[in-house]
Amino acid sequence: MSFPLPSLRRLGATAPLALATTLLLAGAAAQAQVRQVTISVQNLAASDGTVVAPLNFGFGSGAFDGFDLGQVASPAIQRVAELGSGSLWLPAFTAADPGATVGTIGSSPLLPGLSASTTVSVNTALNPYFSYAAMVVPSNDFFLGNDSPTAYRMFNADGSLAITSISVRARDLWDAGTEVFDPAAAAFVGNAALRGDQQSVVAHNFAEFAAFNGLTTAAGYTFRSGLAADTELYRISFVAAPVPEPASLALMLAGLGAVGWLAARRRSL
Ligand SMILES: [Ca+2]
Ligand SMILES: [Ca+2]
Repeated sequence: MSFPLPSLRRLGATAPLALATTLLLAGAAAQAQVRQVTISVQNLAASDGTVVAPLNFGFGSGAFDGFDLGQVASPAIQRVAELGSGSLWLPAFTAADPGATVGTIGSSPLLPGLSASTTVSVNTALNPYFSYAAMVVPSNDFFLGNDSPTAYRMFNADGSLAITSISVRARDLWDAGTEVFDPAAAAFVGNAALRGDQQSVVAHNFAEFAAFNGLTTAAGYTFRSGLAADTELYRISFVAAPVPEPASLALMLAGLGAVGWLAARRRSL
């Protein structure tokens, strides 16, 4: 596609210049809403305590609600809670909220005392809310996650962080209600053939972890729950930085300055 030259002459040199400047400033404004967000997760459990599967997360508009207390869990939550997998949760998130930024932190279960992190670009104006889901073991179907999709509004209007960490305490843990409690069928260490369909609903349930005491975990240690309601088990921390301005932006601004100077010079001749 080409610009007809006569109309360009009628408009004069300043009209395209003004248009280019407007587009550039609009681009810079949109860019200002984008942050590089580093998400770090820490397993704070005692050394013989709970293990957390890789954390599935999403920054979104608040449109995706993963589960509800007292309701039957979705297949996506069932797969998180029984298998430690986000392979249904992540597509369910983007199906409900197509503009969301989703991901998974880590590729193996996070043992007590360990940390993992990842960095993603987030449009803080379009996707201000954070949601997460991960299996907690040893269990049949326990997980951590947020019931309300708007529980964590992460960013201020200027794109800075409004929330820098989320603490998950024992009382926050969920039983998906999809698999019957049975240490002999516990995920990763038990006999999968023994798994039974619980046909219940999502409920808070940290007390049941104690029933796994004495189980030899996949990592080889003897599990001891040691949980009280207030025990902080897991922490998600956030650091946000502006996206580095591309060098081309500075070059384009310098170029526009030169074009403007030339146009002014031509007018004065
Ligand atoms: Ca909900
Ligand atoms: Ca259960």
